[in-house]
Amino acid sequence: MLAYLHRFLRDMRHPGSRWTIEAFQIDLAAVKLRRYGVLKIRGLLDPGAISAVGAAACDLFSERDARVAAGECLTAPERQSHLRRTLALDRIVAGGRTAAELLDCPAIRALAGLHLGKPPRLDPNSYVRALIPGPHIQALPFHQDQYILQTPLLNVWIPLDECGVHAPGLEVVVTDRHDLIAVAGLPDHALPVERARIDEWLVLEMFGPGALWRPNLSPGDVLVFAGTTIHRSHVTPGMTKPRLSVELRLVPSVFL
Ligand SMILES: O=C(O)CCC(=O)C(=O)O
Repeated sequence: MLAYLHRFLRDMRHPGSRWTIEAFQIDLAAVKLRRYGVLKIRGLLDPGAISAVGAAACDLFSERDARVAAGECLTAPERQSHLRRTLALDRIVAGGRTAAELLDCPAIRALAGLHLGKPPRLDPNSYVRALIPGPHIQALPFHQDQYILQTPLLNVWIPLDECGVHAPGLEVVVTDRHDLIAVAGLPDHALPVERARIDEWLVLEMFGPGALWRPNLSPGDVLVFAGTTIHRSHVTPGMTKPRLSVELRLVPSVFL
C-alpha cells in the first residue's frame, strides 16, 4: 500500500519517470520498453550531431521551398513530402557524413536487436519532419507504425528542437499491449498514415486518458517506441514554435 502511494506521488510529480532513463543500461531499457511500449532516454545523443542534422535539413527545406516558389514542377513523391513537410533521411548529409551515420548509436542498435530478436537495419521509411504551428500544420493522427510497415520495428524518435511545451511534441499511449488494433482510416486514402488512422475515442475507451503521455524533449534525448505503440503528433493552441525531428525506423534484417 505504501509502495503504491509512493509510486502514485512520484508519478504525479514527475509524469513519465517510470519509462524515462538517465543513463543507458541495455537490460533495463529492454525491460522498460517491453513493459511500457515506450522509453525516453535523456541526453543520449551528441548535441553537435543533432545541430548538424538540423542545419542540413533546414537548408534542404529552404532549397525545396525556393524551387516551388520559382514554379518548378516537383515529382509526385517530392510534392507529397513538400506538402507533408518531410524529407527522406537519406538525402541529409552534413560535413560529408549522412544523417544515419551522424545519429548512429550503438546503444540504440543493441536495444533494437533485443527488441526485434534480430540485428536491425534502417528502413528507408525514415524521415526528418517539420511541424510548424499554424493553420497548415501537418499533425499526424493516432496510428501504429507496424500497421503501415507490416513488420515489427522500433521507432527511434529524435527531436532536433526543444518540444512538448512551446513546440509540437508527440503523444504516446503507454501500455504493455503489443497488438494491432482496429483502424478507422479509409482503405483507399492516398496517405499511409491516414489509412492507419485510429479513432481518438477508441484509444480513450481502450486505454483511458491516464495512459496518454506527452513528453517534453530536448535535443540529445531519444524516444524509442515499439511498432505497435499508438502515437500521434501533440499540438496545442498555445504552441508557437516549430519543431524538427527525425524518425528512424529500425526493422529486423531479413537475411540474418
Ligand atoms: O512527429 C510527429 O509529430 C509524428 C511522428 C510519427 O507519428 C511517427 O514517427 O510515426
